[in-house]
Amino acid sequence: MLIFVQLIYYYFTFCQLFLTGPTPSISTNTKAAMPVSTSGSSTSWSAFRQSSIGGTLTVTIAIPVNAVIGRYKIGAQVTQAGRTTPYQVGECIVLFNPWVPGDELFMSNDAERAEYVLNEQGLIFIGSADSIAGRRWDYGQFEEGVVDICLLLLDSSPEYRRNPATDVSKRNDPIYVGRILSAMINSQDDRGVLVGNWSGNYTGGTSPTTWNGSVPILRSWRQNGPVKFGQCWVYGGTLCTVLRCLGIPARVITNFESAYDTNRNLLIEEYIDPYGRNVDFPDKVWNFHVWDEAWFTRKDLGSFYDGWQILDSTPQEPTEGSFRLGPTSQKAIKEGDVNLSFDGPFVFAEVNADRVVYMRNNDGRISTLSTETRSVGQFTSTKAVGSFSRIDVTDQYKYPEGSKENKAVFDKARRLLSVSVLSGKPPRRMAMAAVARDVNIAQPPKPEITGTLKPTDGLQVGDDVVVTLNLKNPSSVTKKVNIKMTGTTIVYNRTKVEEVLNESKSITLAPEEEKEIPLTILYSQYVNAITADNMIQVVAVCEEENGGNLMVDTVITLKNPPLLLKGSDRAVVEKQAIVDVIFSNPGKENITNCLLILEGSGLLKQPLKIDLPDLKINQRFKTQVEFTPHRTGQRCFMADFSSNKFSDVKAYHNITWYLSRIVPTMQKLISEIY
Ligand SMILES: *[C@@H]1O[C@H](CO)[C@@H](O)[C@H](O)[C@H]1NC(C)=O
Ligand SMILES: *[C@@H]1O[C@H](CO)[C@@H](O)[C@H](O)[C@H]1NC(C)=O
Ligand SMILES: *[C@@H]1O[C@H](CO)[C@@H](O)[C@H](O)[C@H]1NC(C)=O
Ligand SMILES: *[C@@H]1O[C@H](CO)[C@@H](O)[C@H](O)[C@H]1NC(C)=O
Ligand SMILES: *[C@@H]1O[C@H](CO)[C@@H](O)[C@H](O)[C@H]1NC(C)=O
Ligand SMILES: *[C@@H]1O[C@H](CO)[C@@H](O)[C@H](O)[C@H]1NC(C)=O
Ligand SMILES: *[C@@H]1O[C@H](CO)[C@@H](O)[C@H](O)[C@H]1NC(C)=O
Ligand SMILES: CC(=O)N[C@H]1CO[C@H](CO)[C@@H](O)[C@@H]1O
Repeated sequence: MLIFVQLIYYYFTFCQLFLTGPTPSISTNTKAAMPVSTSGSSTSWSAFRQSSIGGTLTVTIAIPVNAVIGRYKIGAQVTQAGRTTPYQVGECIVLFNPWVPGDELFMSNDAERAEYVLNEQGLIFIGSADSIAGRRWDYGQFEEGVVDICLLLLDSSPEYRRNPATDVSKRNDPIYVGRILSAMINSQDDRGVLVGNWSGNYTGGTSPTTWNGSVPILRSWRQNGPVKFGQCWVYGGTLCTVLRCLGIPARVITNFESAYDTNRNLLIEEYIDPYGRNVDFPDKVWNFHVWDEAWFTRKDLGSFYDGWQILDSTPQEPTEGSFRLGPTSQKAIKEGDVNLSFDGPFVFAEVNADRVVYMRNNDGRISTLSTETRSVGQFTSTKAVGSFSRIDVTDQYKYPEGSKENKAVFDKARRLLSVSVLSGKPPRRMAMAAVARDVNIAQPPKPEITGTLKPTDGLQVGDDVVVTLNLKNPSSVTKKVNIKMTGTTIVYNRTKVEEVLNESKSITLAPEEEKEIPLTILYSQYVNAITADNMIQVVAVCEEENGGNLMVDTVITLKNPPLLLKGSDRAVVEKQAIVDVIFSNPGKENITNCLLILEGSGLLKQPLKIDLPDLKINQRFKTQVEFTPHRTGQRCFMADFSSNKFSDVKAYHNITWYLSRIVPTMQKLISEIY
């Protein structure tokens, strides 16, 4: 990294840079002083004479790759006629530099740097393993003021407040900076950025699904402190912005069927009652979970572990007294080296844990219902380099499920965990669970019947939900089966919101017989219980008389009715672009509290909020927007419609704008209901 300084003094002999933080000193790497010489160095601070024309001396200051990042003041000393005068020359901000070989986060590939450092537009995957959706995310790492906020974030950490000089002197280490940031993006145990909430009730804040980018979140934090509310993709998107802004290559990862193992035994233990309802236990499999990866070397672990490092700022489990995670080497996870810093066991479980379901009967007896080794950690995804598509990185996290290598790695991880390498003794709950397993847990007969639960395709909010339970009796004897089914609306991390269905049935299956049992959840039953995630979990517990229990479950993600955007996709000089935004009430009920938010960086200066009148049954609205974009290039126009029945129905429309000489104006806005 080079900076050029122009001075209009000729006899200038000495240059000095120091961080604007507390007590800069050469010994802590926060100050550099050097004579102006005739040649520079690439490994240490140096200043050299570039040119001197007409009394103007141009000096180049070379910054070494291990410089502490932050805001520096540049000073100069000029000696003239035996007198030395100090001058303030200016300021500069030093960032990590993935373009320079030798930097700990050097990334050699041009296209990858363009994506992971420079791209301000992202795509974050959400949904469930059988219905993956992409959500646009505006990182905006180069927007005005963002770099100041990122530096302020570092200065707000408990580490800085405890010992500013020491904290600042470590800011040349991406491992250190990454760990601080993963703690600062959540607001637990510090005044960090985002307050999490998974309750489904987001009054008093912005619903996590409403955000579309990091910049409004970071700005709101600077103004008013912690921002309500975030969920994992909001944490992931915001952390990615801060990393890219500071020059650390970063990307957002989504892991489907992501395990949350609270007791570090690599088992997700779920307890259910005879109706299939979850009984209080903290382990869960989330439909999906989002975290970040940052690219740098691991001088603490060895070069084998260089490359992508996992950082997760969603507050899940505290480590070393604070809610943060990582950096965890992706290679270490793939190889089962869970004893290496940091937080290996948690990440390993997210992609690799086994799932065991126990049933707790009304009399307190516990029995094993099912054990599954392959379902956790599927379709681990991220945005492709250079395009808005999905790439699957599951194989970067684990060897194929069922392979010899996968089993060997799992056994190694389990061995490392039980051999008390981490804390000297196994975690308390793990010991408890082990005892429980040996002493109390009945191993009932395996059920002979098999079954699946299948929702009707393409279900939308507003439809009655029909799920079909298909049961098969492969044996040669008649089976009587008692079926108990529950339906529960959930948040994407399987937090229960409300039970909307509870039904029991008995059926008889002749030898070799297969039966389909349809199950209906009426719109009126779930309308007031569904959250913005539109998810309903259905569980069926099928008890064979004098036999085992079969549990089948599924999570149904209802689609929102579509919000349509129609209009020009390219616009030329001095012409407005016109986009129609159309939404139809799919019927059954009047829709009230209708709010449309339109936005897009480079298209509209500010998001536009439009209150729309109520929509009666089968009515629709069309809002026509005419505008002239203020930045050329491909821009994404975004619309977000919310009402009392549907939250955050989103749509995107690309507009390519060729040349713009016009001042950005909102020309016209017409809404009509018909
Ligand atoms: C949602 O939360 C607010 C604030 O805590 C509370 O007043 C309100 O009753 C809650 N609404 C529901 C439906 O629980
Ligand atoms: C989530 O937000 C709602 C509404 O403000 C509030 O009532 C609830 O207590 C919050 N939940 C948590 C766990 O903070
Ligand atoms: C981690 O475990 C391996 C054995 O797999 C051992 O060789 C290594 O020393 C351990 N490292 C640490 C930091 O405990
Ligand atoms: C917008 O353009 C991107 C490519 O830049 C493309 O991948 C995406 O599908 C487009 N979106 C729409 C809604 O057309
Ligand atoms: C959902 O995730 C958040 C954050 O980890 C947590 O506070 C909440 O308890 C979770 N719910 C469940 C049931 O895991
Ligand atoms: C609903 O659940 C309760 C137990 O919480 C049970 O007693 C009741 O019989 C169930 N109702 C039906 C219709 O299955
Ligand atoms: C919808 O609203 C109209 C008038 O605004 C009212 O007459 C009608 O009963 C409402 N329908 C429902 C299903 O609430
Ligand atoms: C609701 C919300 O946060 N909207 C934001 C979407 O993204 C644009 C561009 O960053 C912001 O300007 C909006 O405020």
